[in-house]
Amino acid sequence: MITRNPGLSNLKAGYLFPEIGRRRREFAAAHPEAKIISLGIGNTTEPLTPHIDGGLVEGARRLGTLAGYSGYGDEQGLTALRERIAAVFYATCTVAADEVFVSDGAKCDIGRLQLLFGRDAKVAVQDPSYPVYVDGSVLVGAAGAWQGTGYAGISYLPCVAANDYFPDLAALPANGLFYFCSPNNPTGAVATRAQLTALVEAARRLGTVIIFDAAYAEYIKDPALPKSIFEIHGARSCAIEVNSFSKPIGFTGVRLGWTVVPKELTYASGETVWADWNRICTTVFNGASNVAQYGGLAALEPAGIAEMRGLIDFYLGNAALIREALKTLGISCIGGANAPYVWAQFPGRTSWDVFTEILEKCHVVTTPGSGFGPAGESFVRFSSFGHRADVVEACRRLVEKLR
Ligand code: PL4
Repeated sequence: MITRNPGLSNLKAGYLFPEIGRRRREFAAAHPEAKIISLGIGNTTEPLTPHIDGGLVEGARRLGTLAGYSGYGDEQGLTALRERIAAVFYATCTVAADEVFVSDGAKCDIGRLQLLFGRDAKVAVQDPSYPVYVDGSVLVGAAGAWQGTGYAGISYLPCVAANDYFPDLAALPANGLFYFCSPNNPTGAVATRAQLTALVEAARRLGTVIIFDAAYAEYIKDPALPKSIFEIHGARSCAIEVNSFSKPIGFTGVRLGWTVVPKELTYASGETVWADWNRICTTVFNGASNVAQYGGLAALEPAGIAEMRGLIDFYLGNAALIREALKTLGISCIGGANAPYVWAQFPGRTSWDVFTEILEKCHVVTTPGSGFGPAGESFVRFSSFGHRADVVEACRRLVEKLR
C-alpha cells in the first residue's frame, strides 16, 4: 500500500484555527443558551463596500456576454491588476508590474513558496507567528521531529516585550528562509524603518531570503512605519513579499492576493527566483478568479481606495475598544494601533486556560497565544474583526466577568 507522506506524519497537532472552532462548537453544544461572540479567528464580518462590490458584479456580468467572456487567464493575473497593484501599493518603491503575481490569497502563496524552496530550505520564524509558516514547512519536509515546544531544524526567534517584539538578528541562520510578518500576526507589533533596515542588512550578509508577510500592511496609519519591505534599501536582492486583499477589503471569502518577487533575487547559482516562481505558478496554479480580479481592480480605483480606508478605520475602531476594555481590567497588552490584533498577557497562566476561562465566563472566543509558538504561551489574541455591536458587547462582558 502507499505510504503516508512523512511531512504529514511529522505534524504534531491539528491546525490551530479548526481546533478553536471545535472547542467553540463543543461549548455551544453544551450551552445552547450562550450567545457566543468570536474575537478569535481573524475573519472579516462587514459586507463588501458598494464600489468594490460593483466591480465584482460587473466582472460576473461581463462573463455572461459574448464580448466579455473569458476562460482561463494568465496564471500571473490580469496585466491591468498587476500594474495597478504596483502603482497603488508600491508607489514609493521600485516594483515592476511583472514582479507582481496575483494569487488566490496570501496563505495559498505561502504554501506555494514552501514548494518553491523545498525540503532542504533552513527555516526561521518569528516566535510567535502565523502557524502556516511552521506547519507548511513541516508538510514539505523542511523540519525535523517535534521536540516538545517546537520542531528540530526550525529556528524560533522570540519576539517578546524584552526585545520590543523584534527578533535578535544574531540568531538568524545563514542561507535559509526567514518568515517575517509586519504588522505582526499575532502580536500586532509593527516593525520600524530602522528595524527593517537592520533585518535587510542581516539577510543580505547571511544570504537569507525574507518572506515578508504584509497581509495587514494597510492597517498601518502611522506614516513613519513602512508598509512594504521594498521601502527598505537593498530588499530587492533578499526579500519576497506576500500580500492579500482579505483584510483591507473583506475578500476573505472572495480570495485574492499577490506576491512580489523581485528580479534581483537570485540563488547561489545566480539563477533568478523570479523565473522559478513563474514556473511554480504556471504549473500548480491556474490564476485567481477573473471575477475576484475585477473586484480587485475596482478596489484600486479612487472610490475603492476610499472604501478600503473606511473599512480599515472601522476595524481599528473595534481594536481601540478592545484595548480600552483590557486597560480597564489592568491587563497588559500591545497591538491594535496599526494592526487589527490585540495581544494580551496573563502572567502565570497557560493560553488555553485563559481561552477557556474567557469562553466559559464571557462567551467570547479568543485565540490562545501558544498556538502561534512557544513564546506565545500565557498570551491570548483578540481579533478586531467583528460587528461593532458584538465588539461592544464582548468588551462589556470582559470588563464585567473578568474584573
Ligand atoms: C484562518 C499573517 C487569520 N483559515 O486570506 P489570505 O489567504 O490572503 O491571508 C491569510 C493570512 C496570511 N498571512 C497572515 C494572516 O494572519 C492570514 C490570515 N490569518 C488569523 O486569524 O490568523 C485567519 C486564519 C484562516 C487561515 O488559516 O489563514
